[in-house]
Amino acid sequence: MRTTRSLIGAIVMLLAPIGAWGVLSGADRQLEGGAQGRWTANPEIVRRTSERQPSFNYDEAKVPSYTLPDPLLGSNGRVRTREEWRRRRSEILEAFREHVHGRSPGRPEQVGFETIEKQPRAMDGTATLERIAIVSRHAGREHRFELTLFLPNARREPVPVFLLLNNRPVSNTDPTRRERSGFWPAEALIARGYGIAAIQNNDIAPDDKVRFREGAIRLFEGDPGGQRPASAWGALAAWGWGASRALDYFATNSRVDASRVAVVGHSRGGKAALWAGAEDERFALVASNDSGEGGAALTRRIYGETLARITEAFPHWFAGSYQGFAGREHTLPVDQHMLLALIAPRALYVASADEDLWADPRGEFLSQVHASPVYALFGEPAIAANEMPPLDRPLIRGRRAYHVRTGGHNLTPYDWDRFMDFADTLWRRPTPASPR
Ligand code: GTR
Repeated sequence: MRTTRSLIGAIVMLLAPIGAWGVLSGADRQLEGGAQGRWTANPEIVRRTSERQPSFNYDEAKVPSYTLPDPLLGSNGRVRTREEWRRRRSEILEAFREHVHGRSPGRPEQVGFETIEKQPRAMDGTATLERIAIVSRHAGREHRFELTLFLPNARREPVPVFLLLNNRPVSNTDPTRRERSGFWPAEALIARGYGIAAIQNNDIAPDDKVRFREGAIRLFEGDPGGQRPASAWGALAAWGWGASRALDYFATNSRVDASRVAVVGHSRGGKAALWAGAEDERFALVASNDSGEGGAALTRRIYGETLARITEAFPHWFAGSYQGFAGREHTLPVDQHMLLALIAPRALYVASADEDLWADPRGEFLSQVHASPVYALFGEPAIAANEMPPLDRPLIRGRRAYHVRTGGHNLTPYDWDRFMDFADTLWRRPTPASPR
C-alpha cells in the first residue's frame, strides 16, 4: 500500500512541471528539464485579472495544447547552416509580411534631414540636443516627422544610441526636459554614456483605425478610395518604417555609432520595435517591453489577449489578412518565436511585467526559448523552457536577455537600466590587454 502510494507520489511529482503549464508543445517538452525557481503568475493577480476580464483565459491549466511551426523547417527541408538560414529567413519574413504586418515599401525616393534645433549644452552641459526633421519625398508627395536625440558630451568616440518608438504622449520625450518621465529617462542614459532618441508613432501613422493612413502610408499610396490589398502594411509596419528612417539619419551623424543602435518599444511600440528589427538588419539590438499579443508573446498560447481581440480592437495595426486567423491561430504559418528568430544573431531583450498578464509574460519568455534553435546556428546558447527567471532577476544569455519585473504595464527606469546593463555586456567588453 505504502509502495503504491509513494509510486503514485513519484509519478505525480514527475508530471507536476508539465501539468503546471498544461500547454507544452513537443518542442517545450524537449527543452524542459527541472523547474526550480522560475516565475509563475501570482495567484492573487491571476484572480484579480480574471475577475476584471472574465472572457479571457488566465488559467495556465486551461491553455489548450499547441504545436509551434518549426523555424528551421523550410520549403527546402531542414536548415543546418547559417547560409541555409538566409533562405529560410526570407521565407519567414515573407510570411509575416503576407499574413501579419503587410508589406513595407522600404526607402522612399528621397530622404532628407533638416536641423530644427541644436543645443550643444543641454542637460546642464552634459549632452547635445538635436531635433531633426526627417523629410521623405515620394511620388510628388512629402511626409515629415521629428526625431529628438541627446548625445553625451563626455564621449569623444561615436556612441551607441537607444531609439524609442514612443506610443505615449509626446510629453514623455520632452526635448526641453521641463517634463521628465521614467518612460524615457534620458538623463540616466546620458550618464551611462549612451545616446538616447525618440520618435512619435503618431507622427508616422496616427494610432487610429480611421486616420492611420494619414502619414507615411499616404506618402506611398496617396488617397485612393476603396479596399486596400489584404497584405497592405498597417500602423505597426509604418512605425517600424519610421525607425528605419531615423537610423538613416544616425548613419549620417559622426557622433553616432550606427552599427550599435538599439530600437526600443513598449507595448504597441514593442510590437513595432520587433518588426523594425526583423525588417531592418541594421538594428544591432531590439528591446521589446510588455509587447504581448502580436509582439513577443506566442499567438498559439491562448492566455490573456488573443488574436481575435487585438484585430477587432486595433484592425489598423496589422495587414487585413491577419484578422482571418482569429480563432484559427493553429493555421498561421508563423508564430512569434519566428519573429524573434528573424532578429538572430543580433541582440534581443524581451521584458515582461508581473502584473501585466494581458501581455502573457510566460508566452513572451517562451518565444525566446523557441527562437533558440535559430540563435544556436550562430553559436548562441539556448534558453530552456524551465529557465524562466524569478521576479526582478534578469537572465542574460549570450546575445539574448529576458526579465519579468515587479509591477504593471509600463516602461520604467528599471527596464531601461536592465537594457543598458545588457548593452554594456555586448558593447563595453574590455579590450584584451596588450602584451607588455
Ligand atoms: C492594449 C492592447 C495591447 C497593448 C496595449 C498598449 O489595449 O490590447 O496589445 O498594445 O494596448 O499598447 O499599451
